[in-house]
Amino acid sequence: MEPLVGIIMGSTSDWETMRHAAEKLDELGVPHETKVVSAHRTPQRLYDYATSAADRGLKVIIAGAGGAAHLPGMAASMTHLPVLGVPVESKALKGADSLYSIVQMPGGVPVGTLAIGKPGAINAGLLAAAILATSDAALADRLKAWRAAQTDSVAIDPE
Ligand code: RP5
Repeated sequence: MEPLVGIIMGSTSDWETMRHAAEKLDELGVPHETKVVSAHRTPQRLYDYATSAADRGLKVIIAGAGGAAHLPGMAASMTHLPVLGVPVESKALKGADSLYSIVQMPGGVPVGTLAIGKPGAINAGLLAAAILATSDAALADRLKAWRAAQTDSVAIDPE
């Protein structure tokens, strides 16, 4: 199936975090693609990716990057598709730099910013699925079942 979600990241080193978004989409049966697209090191690749994304059939972009993390915002500047930003945990500042780089967009160019690191990547996958589920009843049913299973998995006793 053609991908509906594009997961992009600034470096192969981001995959350890971003794979969690891909895993959630796999679990929910959402076709997706994964690419390394760096705002700083491969700007032409970013331009080509963002400007062609909607025409290629993508519906949501998940963009993860760390440090001076311009990838989600620059992607959002070049497409009308919803962009979900994942701040990857950096070594120097533990992802605070990534978070601030992604979250504080100027009014007019939104990036839906998630939590730093693995929880953010997981939730980006779930949120992308939820966006698609607004127009896909079968996916909505799978998402509701996933949520119910999560609820059922929570023990009531702490030990
Ligand atoms: C960012 O710089 C990437 O998103 C990554 O999180 C960070 C470090 O990249 P590498 O030096 O590991 O390639 O652009």
